[in-house]
Amino acid sequence: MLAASASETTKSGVQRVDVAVVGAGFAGLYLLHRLRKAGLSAVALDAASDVGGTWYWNRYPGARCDIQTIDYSYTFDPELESAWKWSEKYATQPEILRYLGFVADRYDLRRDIRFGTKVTNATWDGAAERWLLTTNSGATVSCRYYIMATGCLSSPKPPEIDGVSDFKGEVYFTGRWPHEEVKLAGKRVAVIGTGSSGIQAIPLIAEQAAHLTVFQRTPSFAIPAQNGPPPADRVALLKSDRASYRAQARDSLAGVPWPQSTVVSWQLSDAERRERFETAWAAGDLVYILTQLWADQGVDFEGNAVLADLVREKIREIVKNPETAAALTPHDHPFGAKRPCLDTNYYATYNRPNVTLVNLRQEPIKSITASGIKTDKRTADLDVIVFATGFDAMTGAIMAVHPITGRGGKSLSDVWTHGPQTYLGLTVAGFPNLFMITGPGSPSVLSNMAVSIEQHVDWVVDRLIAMREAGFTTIEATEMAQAGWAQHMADCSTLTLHRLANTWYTGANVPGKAQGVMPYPGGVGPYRSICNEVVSHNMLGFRLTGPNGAEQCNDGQIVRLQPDVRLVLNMLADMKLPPLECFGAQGARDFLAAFNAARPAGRPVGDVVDGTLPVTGGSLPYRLYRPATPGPHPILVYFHGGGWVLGDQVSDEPFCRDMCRRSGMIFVSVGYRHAPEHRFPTAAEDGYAATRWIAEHAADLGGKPGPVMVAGWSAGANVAAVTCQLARDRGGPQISGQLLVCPVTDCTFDRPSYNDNATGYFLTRSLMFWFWDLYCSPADRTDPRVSPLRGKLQGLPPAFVATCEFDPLRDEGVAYAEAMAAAGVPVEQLKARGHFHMSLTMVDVVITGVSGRVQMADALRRFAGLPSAWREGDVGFRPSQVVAPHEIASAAE
Ligand code: NA7
Repeated sequence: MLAASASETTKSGVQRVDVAVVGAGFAGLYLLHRLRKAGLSAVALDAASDVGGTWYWNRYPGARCDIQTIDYSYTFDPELESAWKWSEKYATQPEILRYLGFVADRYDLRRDIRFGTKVTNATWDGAAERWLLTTNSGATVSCRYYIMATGCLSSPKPPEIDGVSDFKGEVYFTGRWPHEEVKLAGKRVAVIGTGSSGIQAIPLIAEQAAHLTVFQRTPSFAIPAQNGPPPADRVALLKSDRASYRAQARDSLAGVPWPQSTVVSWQLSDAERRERFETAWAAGDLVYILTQLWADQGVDFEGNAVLADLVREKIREIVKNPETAAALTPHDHPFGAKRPCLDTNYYATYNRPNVTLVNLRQEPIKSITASGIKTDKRTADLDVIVFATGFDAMTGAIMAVHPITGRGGKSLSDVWTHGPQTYLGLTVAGFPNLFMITGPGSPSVLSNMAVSIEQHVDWVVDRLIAMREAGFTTIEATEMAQAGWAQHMADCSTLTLHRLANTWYTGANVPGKAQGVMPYPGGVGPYRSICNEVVSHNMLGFRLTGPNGAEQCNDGQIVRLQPDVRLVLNMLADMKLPPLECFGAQGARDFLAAFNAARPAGRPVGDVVDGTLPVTGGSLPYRLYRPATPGPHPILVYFHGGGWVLGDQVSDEPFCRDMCRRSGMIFVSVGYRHAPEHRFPTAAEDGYAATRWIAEHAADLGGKPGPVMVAGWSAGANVAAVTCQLARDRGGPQISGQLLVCPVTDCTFDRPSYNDNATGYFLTRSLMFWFWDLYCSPADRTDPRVSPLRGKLQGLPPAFVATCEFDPLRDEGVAYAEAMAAAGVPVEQLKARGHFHMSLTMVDVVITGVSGRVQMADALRRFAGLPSAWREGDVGFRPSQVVAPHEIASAAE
């Protein structure tokens, strides 16, 4: 057992503690408090002369938080919450600094902080299982655990412009603003940079300066803070039930308790969208505007563009000079893809006669001279230059306390050459007992930092306590877990639009820095549950060791599902539904209808027509979806999923609408007859008969005469595959391509996917047994009209076969694709990694399924001899962002 010990300094001048913390800001202070309560000795080291971290350094005029302060507060102690009252909705830097000082005093934290102390070197001593830290002043530190509470925006970028040292006037950095008053009255001032810091500072500097020249490289989106006292309704909500208010924040996406909007932009009229936008503009809240308007604004290019246009309109309304307004209007990134800003009079400041905007895109800075700034077109004579040029974010502050040398002499800067590698944003493989609070790979700057800091500190300190109790002395992430986290991070970032912007989120603001989304974009609620899952799975992905060879390692990857699939499956699990097969056939149909009623309806298409078509022994209903583009269009016959038992011609409506739009084809969804009322081979024969009738009536249906295509999902894909075999053998109709999504192709259940995914992924093994029993007697099951894998495969139309990793049907789909290819049929495969049986058809719910549908639509267009379906601005994706088929295939490998 590792005994709790007091901090002690040995004769050789080494301070021995259980834990050393770098930083005495929000994170460092709470860490000290928790560590002390846990009986662990700790010291915090900070280069500043007092507590505050970011809020110690960022003292520039106008510096404020831009998350409402009642949310941007510690929540660990209800008494602290009652003891402190914020005076404003968005507190100023001095008030936040006073708050942090108040916290430090209340918990007597300063006695464990060494101010004015920088760590100059940190080395892991494997034999002693301790970190040794050298500092620029005072004793070196020997600690069991080393925790970086260095903040995400603490390392300002150096000026990247020639001649700064030649300038004879005053130079200031917003991130290192002097403590003494800076007098700007009557001076000619320049501000370089228009991110959050510049946008906060510019209106106040303009009020003081004789003249202000703003040098803007990229305009940002800003919305008005509408600052004032803390809003009464939010305060009342907090007071009415503090615990659930805070709990909602912890489980939310951004760490602020707003419910997630579920309505999508195209479900609202123009007037409704404008009304929602005006409410958000008046609310003056970034998280509100980012989460409450419509659900697709953060994930879909088009949904985002609607909002971005409304903000642009506001800029044009406020700024009187059209040329200045145009220069201030962002066009190069989606709203929110770069950090949006909260302003007070920012845009109106450009209406002042003493303010000039210089658009560096039109006239780049050539140099800074002794007397001012020279661009291609002008020379601005200046007394003061303010750099508001931002930070080496996320990694800069960690790298600033360098070198950090881990196991085997590994240097963190080498390990991170190509970008930060972490497990959970908390730890790095090869660096035992090193933790980062809100490190790269955690939600951090994409969330309310106060919430994320508390979650990280609690998780880390709880682990140290658990290790002490279990007798472990080292903890280290495994390479496999770390690689898995990188994969999950990449999956999450395809969900957001951050990848479409040059931003400090991705390292793009620092010349030469490795690029990639650094903060975890999956949301604080999901992230918290993942961290908890790591613990409940026996510290999955960590190696723990202790004295006498004690060792524990449950190696693996914590999230293998796509992030939105994980959310959907968790939601389904929370519903604790009985197995579908318990309802009986009619009960299951009713359940499916109710389930489908709650889903997004599907996007508009040109035309929807219902009809019936004749088959032997009756007629079948169909629904036809026509694209909005001029026809005649190629025709595709579609068969819905539902195990030959459930569903109808409208049950896959969102999927049909989406594919109709993407492919530019008429989709005719056929309501074939179901078991147990109509057993084998009715579904197969209906499928074939419907296809023949539709092909014969193509022109009457408004389609292009000639070959048709077939498609289906699940049992519908089985019908589609069988239809192709029957059409080949029965002399038509001509089919030019088949799209099989998660098809049933064979009657055996012994392929690995049936066992690997038997339960937990909605379509279960037992549900498939039930479907088979209702549809087909064992004696008939090897008939190719239900097991097409057993049929003759030569001479079939070209195929696109999509399978999902976590689907019992995965392996039979792959087997069918491979068998067709072996028989000489042109086959493309999509093996959708991290997806489940319903992923590709859950339109507007499983967003990571979009790229799969883009590929499917593209394949259909190839089958029809049409050019590619990838279009600029295509729902949520630009061509360059779409994962190419070979990439998906190789990722799946
Ligand atoms: P940001 O958001 O990184 O903004 C920095 C600004 O400075 C931005 O407009 C940059 O333009 C501009 N910049 C950076 N380097 C240069 C050079 N070399 N020349 C001209 N202009 C330059 O930092 P902030 O401090 O404003 O805000 C950081 C975060 O703190 C903020 O998001 C909140 O979370 C709190 P660019 O866009 O790179 O073209």
